[in-house]
Amino acid sequence: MSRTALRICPLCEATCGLTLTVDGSRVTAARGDRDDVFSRGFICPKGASFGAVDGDPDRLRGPLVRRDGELREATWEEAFDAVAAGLRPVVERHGPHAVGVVLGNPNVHTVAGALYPPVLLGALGTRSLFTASTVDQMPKHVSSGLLYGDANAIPVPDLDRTDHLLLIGANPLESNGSLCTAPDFPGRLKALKARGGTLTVVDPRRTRTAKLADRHIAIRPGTDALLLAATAHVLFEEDLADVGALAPHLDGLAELRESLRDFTPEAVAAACDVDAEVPRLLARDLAAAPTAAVYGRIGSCTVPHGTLASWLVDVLTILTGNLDRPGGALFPQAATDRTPRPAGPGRGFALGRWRSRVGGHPEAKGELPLSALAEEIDTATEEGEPVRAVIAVAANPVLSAPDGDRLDKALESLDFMVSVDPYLNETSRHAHVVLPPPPPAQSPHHDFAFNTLAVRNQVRYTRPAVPLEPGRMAETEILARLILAATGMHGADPATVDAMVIDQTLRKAVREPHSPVHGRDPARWPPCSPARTARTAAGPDAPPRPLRRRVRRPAGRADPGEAARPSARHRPRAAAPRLPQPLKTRSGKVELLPEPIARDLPRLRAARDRRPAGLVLVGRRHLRSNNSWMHNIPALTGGSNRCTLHIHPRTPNASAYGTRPPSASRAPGERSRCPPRSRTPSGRAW
Ligand SMILES: Nc1nc2c(c(=O)[nH]1)N[C@H]1C(S)=C(S)[C@@H](COP(=O)(O)OP(=O)(O)OC[C@H]3O[C@@H](n4cnc5c(=O)[nH]c(N)nc54)[C@H](O)[C@@H]3O)O[C@H]1N2
Ligand SMILES: Nc1nc2c(c(=O)[nH]1)N[C@H]1C(S)=C(S)[C@@H](COP(=O)(O)OP(=O)(O)OC[C@H]3O[C@@H](n4cnc5c(=O)[nH]c(N)nc54)[C@H](O)[C@@H]3O)O[C@H]1N2
Ligand code: SF4
Ligand SMILES: [Mo]
Repeated sequence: MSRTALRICPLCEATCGLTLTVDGSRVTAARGDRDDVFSRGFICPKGASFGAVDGDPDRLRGPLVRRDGELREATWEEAFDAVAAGLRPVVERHGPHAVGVVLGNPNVHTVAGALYPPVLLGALGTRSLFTASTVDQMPKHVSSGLLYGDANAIPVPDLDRTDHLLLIGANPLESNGSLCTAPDFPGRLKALKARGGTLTVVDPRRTRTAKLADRHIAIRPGTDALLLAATAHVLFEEDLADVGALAPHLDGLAELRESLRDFTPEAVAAACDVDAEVPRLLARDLAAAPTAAVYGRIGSCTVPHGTLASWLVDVLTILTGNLDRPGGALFPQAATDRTPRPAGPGRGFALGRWRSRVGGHPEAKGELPLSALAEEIDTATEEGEPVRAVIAVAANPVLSAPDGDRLDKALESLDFMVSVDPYLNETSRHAHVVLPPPPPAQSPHHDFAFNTLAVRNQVRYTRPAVPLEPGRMAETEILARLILAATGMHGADPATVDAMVIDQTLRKAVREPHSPVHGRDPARWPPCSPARTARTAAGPDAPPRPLRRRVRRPAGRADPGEAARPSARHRPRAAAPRLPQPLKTRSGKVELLPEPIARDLPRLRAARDRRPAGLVLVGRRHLRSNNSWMHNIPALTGGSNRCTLHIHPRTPNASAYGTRPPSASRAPGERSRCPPRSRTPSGRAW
């Protein structure tokens, strides 16, 4: 007998509501949930393949432990014994920084990944933290930290109300959006055009998104900061800058103007491969539109001058008066945020409080660049110990970090490595212990991160669609036990870690003077007393208690664990203006020309006259794939146009690169020739 269950899709940032058909413990179908308050039935091919992703036979069913050089099936007890035996000697002999923690992308898509890694890091005391964010959106965090004093204060384009969208280095028709949670992003772009709005896309490639645009600027890769600086220059030069109601919240407008003086359209045009008229058109479009939003993503972040480009995205929004106003870019207020602090000066944003040992890279948000992981393992210096053990949680850096070959070798040289990953793949194959989390249908879901980046203020939670299969362990419990094993408390009750997670959440809340619970004693908070933990008190189906505290009960429902389908009163609301409340800079204002940015501008000035020799390759995402995984799911491997190098037919000597122009690159109906990767059936030795 089949039944239906609701599940928020964890496969990208759009957070669509799915209706799953469940047969026993198997998900046999997935549809878009038409009643979902946010996604209203939207689904993409990945979401539609939820059942295949969930039931992928390549998923590991239990832990693996290396014995005699080979990874073999083991019990959970043996696995955590091996973690404790492997990690503790490294910490005791070489200190906490010798343990590298690598946090990959799926951590932002799981409840466990949101709540437990901070406890792991705090308990270990290591500074060797390497994250996927550093090959993704870190430049935006740094820019927001400097401008607004809060690395997480990222303005989100008001897609549904804007009159003009300038979209830079993003391809939401394939990615479904990022740092802008908007289920059915493609539909929202089409609606923009249908209501008479305009779309400009800046992308070296003619992407599906670019094809929708009224104006497509095919920029030379890595030069967006120059183009945007020239656009800002024109806003000043042609007297188009009008900050409107933002004026009292801004600091450094005159200095900003001065700093952009030599980024004239003529000075940047050659480097960007665009006509000098282009920045003028961009500036005039932005200034003329009743409202406009500027949105930059991967192509403006993970590129040379990514921090400056990210900063300039917001500079353009601010100079045209579009920050914090409907139709512009807004700071969402997630329903699960703690009560907003009152406006006023904050502590500011600290950058480079420590540096990586070998390359001297500054930390940002306590994170070091993933690109430095290999050198931190394979290079000895006088300053300190190399990383000798790695804890990788939901991370496949051998594929997703630069110079994966070097990392591949470096990981092999570690004293110990543990991977929390459902697959045996390019990275986890180096581990001594692999701890597989259950498939998504067996896990609860709530978007801690994406609700703070959403085009609607809303909150949803879904309980596991399927009970944990025998032999499976919830990812929260895996991480709790891993924390105990890593910190010399192996064998203690993992409920103590749950209690710690809850306690930390509550302590933060009671410390904040403006919080309605300020001054209360977390230990005496009856529903959350540390003695009553998530599992013991509520069973595996209930939301973890820190979550229950945060998820507001939808009207008329007693149990927030039910898929939230709030009443009309609780329909998602459009984000509203919030300034100056989100600002945490020392001045309490938007600091338009922060010192680290000003210090970096000469480097950008020098880039006006540089052109790299040879070809520059840019990445390409595909609608039916996801970062480093999902390659072997048959439902997602079909279709044409995959694993191909796209090259412009007019590229000099195109044929010398061994490829044909796109139109000729594949016979009609020809299937992808991507070789399957990492097809390692669970349980076999690697
Ligand atoms: N060449 C190139 N490199 C890139 C990019 C690119 O476009 N091109 N993109 C960059 C970007 S934006 C990002 S975010 C990174 C992403 O790169 P990573 O951070 O490596 O993330 P993923 O590849 O999404 O997944 C990492 C691992 O998580 C595992 N996983 C899946 N679900 C779960 C789960 O529920 N729990 C746990 N514990 N693990 C799970 C997967 O099996 C996989 O091994 O790659 C970056 N690197
Ligand atoms: N289907 C699918 N969806 C995904 C993912 C996936 O792998 N597959 N990954 C998820 C993740 S982790 C992320 S971070 C998001 C990313 O979401 P997006 O940023 O929307 O995704 P990309 O497709 O990487 O888009 C980047 C665009 O930048 C362009 N580009 C490259 N270099 C430059 C440049 O120098 N300047 C400019 N202006 N453009 C440039 C590329 O051609 C590409 O079209 O997608 C998420 N969603
Ligand atoms: S757009 Fe993203 S969240 Fe929505 S169904 Fe597709 S993968 Fe899932
Ligand atoms: Mo990403």
